[in-house]
Amino acid sequence: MAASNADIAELFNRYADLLEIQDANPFRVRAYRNAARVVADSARSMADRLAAGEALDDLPGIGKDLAAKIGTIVRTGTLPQLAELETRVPRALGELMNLPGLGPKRVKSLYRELGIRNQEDLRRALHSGALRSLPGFGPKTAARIAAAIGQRASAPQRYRLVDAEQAAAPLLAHLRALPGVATVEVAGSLRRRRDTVGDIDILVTAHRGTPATQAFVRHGDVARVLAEGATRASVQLRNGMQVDLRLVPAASRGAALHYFTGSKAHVVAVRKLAVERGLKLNEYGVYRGSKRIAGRSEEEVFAAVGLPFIPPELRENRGEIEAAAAGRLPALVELHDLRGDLHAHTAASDGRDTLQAMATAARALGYAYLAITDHSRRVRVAHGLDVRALRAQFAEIDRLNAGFRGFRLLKSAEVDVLGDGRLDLPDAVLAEMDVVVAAVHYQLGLSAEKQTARILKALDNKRVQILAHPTTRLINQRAESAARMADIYAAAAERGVALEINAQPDRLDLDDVHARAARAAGCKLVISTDAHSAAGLAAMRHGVDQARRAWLGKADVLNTLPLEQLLGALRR
Ligand code: DGT
Ligand code: CA
Ligand code: CA
Repeated sequence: MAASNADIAELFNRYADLLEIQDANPFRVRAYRNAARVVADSARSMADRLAAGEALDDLPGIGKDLAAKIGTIVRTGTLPQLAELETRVPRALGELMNLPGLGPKRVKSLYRELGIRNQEDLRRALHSGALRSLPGFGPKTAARIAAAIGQRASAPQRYRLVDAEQAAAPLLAHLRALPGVATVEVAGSLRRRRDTVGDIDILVTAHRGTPATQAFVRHGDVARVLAEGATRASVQLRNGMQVDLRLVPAASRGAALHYFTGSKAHVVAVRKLAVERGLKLNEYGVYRGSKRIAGRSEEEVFAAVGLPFIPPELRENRGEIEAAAAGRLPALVELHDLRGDLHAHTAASDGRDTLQAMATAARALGYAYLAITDHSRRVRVAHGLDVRALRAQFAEIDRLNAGFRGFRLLKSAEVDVLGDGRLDLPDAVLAEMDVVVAAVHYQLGLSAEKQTARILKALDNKRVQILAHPTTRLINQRAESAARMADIYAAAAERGVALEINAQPDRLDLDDVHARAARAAGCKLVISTDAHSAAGLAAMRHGVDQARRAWLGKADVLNTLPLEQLLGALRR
């Protein structure tokens, strides 16, 4: 589908914004803004005019150069110069321009004068008063900006799981090194491996009198102490995250861990079971009257209420207690069940490493296969490959595979789903691949109707075997597309297309709820890293976390299969 006039205008305006931040010649900036307006106001579509062989030189202010750029956008949907500029201007800077009161001029001076690159920097500068020192940032402007980011900050902020994990690691190490401390464990949503985490919860057991909370609040990452007592402390870290620490005696460790792991809904439901048995359950133990009958381990606590151990990832009161009571808890997939990765990029598109380096890393992980899925040609910003480059890569894969034993690189591509649902590569080329992965990357704002139809059309192509990052959400950055996922699950199940759980920490797409619904609809799933480097292959565990939260077992995840069976299972 050719780019519309509005698409062209948007790209030109964006280009002008970035030029302006870069201090480009003001005449150039103005020329692009003018072109954006002229194109947007034009009654006929540029695509139609070009198709009719018209030269566009009747448009005011549009010379040869801009006309050629319009042609490029109409043909490819992108502007290479814009993509190039975007790699030089930090992305968050572009986003700052969306704040009320902040145009390119002001963003430029924030960046140049104060080194402000993102909202967090801006928040700090507002807080410290540094903003007031800048010309053009009077109290009114500052107040508007503060209100705008204050509004965002006041929505309950949640962090990506990896960020919470990273922030927790030095604190856990610090606590473990304290003399007198016996055990240190994470609890809360971090232990349940939820895709986002509101705050970090840590549970400590220690010998009586160990000053664990005092030592904890003095850690270098702590910015503010919110509360401190002998058995608990709450702090805010320099990065803004909150951490709650609890200290309990060893005899209560299991009960406390269960309580603080939550979720709240799960704990409440387990407590109800206890009450039905004439027991009392709290964070110190399970009691019959005043006698503690369990509490040292979680297994003990569960057993006291008649249940087997329930893995933390399932503790959301979404049926796990009933399943446990009936002896029907699933055996959840584990990281070591994975035998390969089906989504990875090399330096041929937007990855960092060579085929050889990717293969070496995959073999070091013990994998039997790795699908190389560089972008197809449509994704210019990611240097998508055309047919010739792709075939050269396939030849190179053949050459490398000849030298491997017990391991194979799979020929593939992350084939772009075009705006109308067709694929970005001809069927003849898809037929040369071992596995075909399709993905949506642009026009993410289509209506539910159109987005659903687009994806269903892509699934109609009998060569498509895996739909990558099906909802296209980015955690804290981009909502899911409007596509009706239930329709997509039904179609994928019927056509035998596997759905991906993308393990990139900012994607985790499908998420737990979606993946569970997809399996219930009869879909097969794969867990893939979408790695853009050899080191990126290690992200698999994040996908496994979400798969476990989706109740998936080994048999539900196709890339737990040996190579031949995998290829068989992917066949439509
Ligand atoms: P988050 O931090 O929003 O990602 O989610 P959680 O689950 O970590 O929630 P958080 O940090 O408020 O509390 C940690 C656990 O402590 C929670 O999962 C269950 C337990 N908990 C906290 N407050 C209550 C409460 O008022 N009642 C009960 N039953 N449990 C609570
Ligand atoms: Ca928490
Ligand atoms: Ca908490």
